[in-house]
Amino acid sequence: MNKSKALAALLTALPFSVAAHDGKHNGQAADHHHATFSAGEPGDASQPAQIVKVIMSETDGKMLFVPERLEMKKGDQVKFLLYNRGELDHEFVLASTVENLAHAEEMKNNPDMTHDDPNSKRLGPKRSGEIVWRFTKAGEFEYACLIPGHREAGMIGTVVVK
Ligand SMILES: [Cu+2]
Repeated sequence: MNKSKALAALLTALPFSVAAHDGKHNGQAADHHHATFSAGEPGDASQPAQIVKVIMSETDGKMLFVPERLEMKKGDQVKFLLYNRGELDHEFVLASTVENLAHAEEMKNNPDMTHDDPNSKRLGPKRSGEIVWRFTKAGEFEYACLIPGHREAGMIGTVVVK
C-alpha cells in the first residue's frame, strides 16, 4: 500500500520536475518575482562557504525549521544543507517576509508549484538538498515553507544580516 502510494506520488511529481528543468535550460525559470532576490544573491559554489544545516520536519501538527534563527554578516556566503526529516513535502524559500507572503498567496491557487530556484528548494520526505547563497544585503529576512498551511503552522525561520 505504502509502496504504490509512494510510486503514485513519484509519477505525479515527475512532469513538474521535467517542466522546471526545461524552464531552466531555456533561461525562463525566473518568474517575474524571481528576477531579483530580496535576501541577497545566488552564491558561487567555487568560493568558500559557511556550512549551515537546516532540518525541516513536522510533529503533532507543528511544523518547523531547526534552527529557527541565524545571524550572518553582510557578504557571508553560506552553503545550506537542507534535510527533510518529515513525512510531508517541505520547502525552503529564502526571501523577505513581504516577498514570501505574496508568494504564499500565489501558492494557495497552485499548491503543487515546485521550486528549484537559486533561493528555494522543495524536498520530498526524507530527501536532502543544498543551496549556496551570498548575503549581500543587511536586514532581516526569512526562510519559510510556502506550501499552504505550513508557514502558518510554524515553518518559518529568521535570518538577521548585519
Ligand atoms: Cu512545509
